[in-house]
Amino acid sequence: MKLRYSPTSPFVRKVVVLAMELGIDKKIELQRTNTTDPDLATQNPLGKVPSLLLDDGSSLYDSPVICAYLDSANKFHPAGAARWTAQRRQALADGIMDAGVLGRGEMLRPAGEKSEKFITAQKTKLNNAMNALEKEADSFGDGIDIGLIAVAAALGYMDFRYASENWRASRPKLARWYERFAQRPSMQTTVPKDA
Ligand SMILES: N[C@@H](CCC(=O)N[C@@H](CS)C(=O)NCC(=O)O)C(=O)O
Repeated sequence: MKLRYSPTSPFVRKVVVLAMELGIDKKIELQRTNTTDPDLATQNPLGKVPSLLLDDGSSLYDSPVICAYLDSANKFHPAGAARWTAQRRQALADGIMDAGVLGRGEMLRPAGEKSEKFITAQKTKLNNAMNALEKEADSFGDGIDIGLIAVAAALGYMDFRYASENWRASRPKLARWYERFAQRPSMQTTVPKDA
C-alpha cells in the first residue's frame, strides 16, 4: 500500500505515528504528494492528504478511516466506553489540526486578501480545544491509543506552526503529558520540518 503524504501535514503524522507504533510502517510506501497533483483527486476526490492507496487499486481517506484500517486488530482503538473517549479525543485533536491548517493558509495569503477575522476565529477554536484537553489531561496517563496519538500530532503541529501562541503557558498538565509522549521514537522520528 502507498500513503500519499506531505511532510508537514499533522494528519499524515498521526497516521505514520500509528503505523510505527503498530510496527507496520515498513509495509507502507510513502509517496510525497502535492495536494494540487491532479492524480491525487482520482484517489481522493477531496484532494487531501493523507490518502492511502491499497494494493487492489482502491483508496481510503480521511485520516481516521486510514487509522482504523491500519489498526484492524484494534490495538489502539479500544473497546467499550474507552472507545468513545478515544474517538472524541481524536475528533478534538483533528479539529485543532483543521483550524491550525486553515488559519495558517489564511495567514500566508497576500496582505489585502487575508481575513484577520477568519484567522482569529481559527485561533479561538485552537485555544478552546486545547483548554478542553488541559481539563482532561490528568486522565491521559502513560498509555497510548488513537485519541492520544491524535492529540500528540495536534500539539506537535502547534509547536511547528504556532510556536508564538506558547500553548504550554496556561496548560501545565497537557504540557507535562506531551513532554513524556513526545519522547516516543515514533514521535521523535516524525518531527515536522519545512522541506
Ligand atoms: N479530515 C482530513 C483532513 C486532511 C487535510 O486537511 N489535509 C490537508 C493537509 S494537512 C490537505 O490535504 N489540504 C489540501 C486541501 O484542503 O486542498 C483528514 O483527517 O485526513
